[in-house]
Amino acid sequence: MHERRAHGGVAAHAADGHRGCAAARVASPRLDGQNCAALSEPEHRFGFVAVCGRPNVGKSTLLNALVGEPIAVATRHPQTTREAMFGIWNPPGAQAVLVDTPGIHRARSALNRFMVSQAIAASREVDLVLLLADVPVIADLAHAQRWEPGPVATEGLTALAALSRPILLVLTKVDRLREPAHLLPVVARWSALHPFVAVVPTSATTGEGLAALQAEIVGRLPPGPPQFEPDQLSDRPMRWHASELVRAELFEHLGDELPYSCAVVIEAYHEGKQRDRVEATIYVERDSQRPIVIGKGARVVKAISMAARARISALTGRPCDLRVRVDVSADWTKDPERMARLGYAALATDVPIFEEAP
Ligand SMILES: Nc1nc2c(ncn2[C@@H]2O[C@H](COP(=O)(O)OP(=O)(O)OP(=O)(O)O)[C@@H](O)[C@H]2O)c(=O)[nH]1
Ligand SMILES: [Mg+2]
Repeated sequence: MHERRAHGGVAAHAADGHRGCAAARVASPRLDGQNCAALSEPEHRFGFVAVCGRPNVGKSTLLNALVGEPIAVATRHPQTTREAMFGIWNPPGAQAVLVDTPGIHRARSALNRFMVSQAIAASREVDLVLLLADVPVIADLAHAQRWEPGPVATEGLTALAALSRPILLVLTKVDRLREPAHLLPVVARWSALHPFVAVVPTSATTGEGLAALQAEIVGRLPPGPPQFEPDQLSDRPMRWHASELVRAELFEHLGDELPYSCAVVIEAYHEGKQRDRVEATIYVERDSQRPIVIGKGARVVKAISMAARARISALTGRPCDLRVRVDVSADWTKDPERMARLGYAALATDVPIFEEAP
């Protein structure tokens, strides 16, 4: 994992282009220099691809499967991802910036509104939007034929369609289908709602459909040189990933509700020669939540710290010491100023948000 780098790591790929040209000359001695470019490898492609959809449909998991590293936190809990993040993906002949986004949902609190605005704003300027929708768990064909996408999914589609970017529908979690025949009515229902550029059924768990998805994405990227070094995995500094990895462990150790009241701030990240030294604070919303996160004899916070330390080390490839404190920032999920201090900076005001009825 690397700290954020400036755009412009093009040298390696420019060199590859020349090598391709030379190989074509060897294979076909009649080619002159001008024809060489046309007959050598196809032009390199580069573009931005937003990964969108309702919470929990498998956006972060799919991004990780494509990039090949667990850089985006994925859990079984909805609304895990809170901020947009770039994952840099290098399929053959192309580089795509996959933008992981929070799930589009009916937002109520300031934090939820921030999350939805992140998803919509991140999809505005991209070359392609992937709309992910998980296949329904369907009992039989009659059920499949009655099935319709739910209102939150269709509201999300409407908001994304308003951005006028090409949208590719990715049906996720097809490993859960009992019968392949159940897929057809689901595809038909979705296809009636929007002129998707393609519909690709996938499973990040089994790998099914990922090669087809790769071909569909790469074919839609514009020509262009890569903008990131080939070994760069994300646009975020390790400090940001560290806070996400601590947050991932909150989902593992704190039950179903409390992680949504928590924010993690990395107070210090020292890269040492042998090991990294990281200091993190977990902020909760209420005084009563603090002792739960700490646990009896600090057992819970210690377990969180140990597990997060292992995750950080796995990503950096170096040992790390992690110290975790627990503090209170009263009602921070409802207060944009407190949110900004915890790293969730101001909302883009012109982004449409669907409000949940109070
Ligand atoms: N069976 C199955 N489960 C999957 C697949 N892809 C993801 N999941 C599971 O779905 C759950 C949600 O995955 P995430 O990748 O966190 O989903 P997300 O869309 O990023 O969720 P949010 O960030 O909360 O919006 C996790 O438990 C994943 O393991 C898949 O292909 N098959
Ligand atoms: Mg996610």
